[in-house]
Amino acid sequence: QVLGVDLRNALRAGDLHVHFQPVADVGTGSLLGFEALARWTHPERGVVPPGLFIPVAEESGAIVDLGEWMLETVCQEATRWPLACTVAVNISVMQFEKSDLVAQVDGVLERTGLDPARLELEITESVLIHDTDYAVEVLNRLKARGVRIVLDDFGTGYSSLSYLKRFPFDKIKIDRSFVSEIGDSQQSAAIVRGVIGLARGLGVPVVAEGVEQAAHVDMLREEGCDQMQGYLIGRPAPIEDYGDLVFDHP
Ligand code: G
Ligand code: G
Ligand code: MN
Ligand code: NA
Repeated sequence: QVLGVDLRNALRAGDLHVHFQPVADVGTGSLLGFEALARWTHPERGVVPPGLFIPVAEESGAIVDLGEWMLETVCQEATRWPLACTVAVNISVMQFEKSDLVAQVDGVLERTGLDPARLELEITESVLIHDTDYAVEVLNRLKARGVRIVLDDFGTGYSSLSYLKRFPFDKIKIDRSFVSEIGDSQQSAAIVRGVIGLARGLGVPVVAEGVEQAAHVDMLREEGCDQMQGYLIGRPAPIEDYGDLVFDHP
């Protein structure tokens, strides 16, 4: 709870910043865009990992403020880049349910002037559990703005294939827990192949997360996976670390 209070102060104090992790095309290896990930440097505790503060932020409600700040900051940042690539922002369940996400997105797009087609909103299946009709309506309104809706962490949580029928996702992300085990677990390999096949059958682009080895890329290419993300491609880092790709773009 201490962290929950601190987090709101941190937002005001400017102790939060954004790291960007590249997403690449499996076939060509070329850069398609970035996923934005929140980072917190606490004045006394030092770097607080998001695995720790995101759950705390969800519980305290601070995630709503954090989420708004992320959207604004990331969209503003992306408009500075000569390279017109995509940027993905994670939307938590509470931000989805407790705030007017459509109004937030409209406001951010208007203030920043970002092309909506460059913005991807990553949601998990849990957003669809409570009130599926409401969630589908919100997602459709966002989609009508030209924003892309991505299903994150697919295969974990309370996965239900019926969600894939209820809403036309623009992209499906295979959770890294399956991808990182491709070489060690026949089960994980089968699940990765299965999800790629499913996505292809549905005509939805699919991205593999947690790509750490060249062998993962070989398998993903063979299976026809579209996009990849992971430490092998690039770690989450300040955008300056990817400056040659983003700022030196003609
Ligand atoms: O950034 P990793 O690098 O450690 O992130 C850990 C977890 O925190 C992931 O599940 C990621 O989706 C989540 N996360 C990171 N940044 C954000 C954010 O800005 N908003 C939300 N809702 N989750 C985030
Ligand atoms: O839940 P979400 O998919 O948004 O979380 C992304 C998380 O995955 C971040 O914590 C990010 O740092 C982490 N991540 C990204 N690539 C890799 C990878 O190749 N290996 C591992 N172990 N974690 C990764
Ligand atoms: Mn994500
Ligand atoms: Na994920």
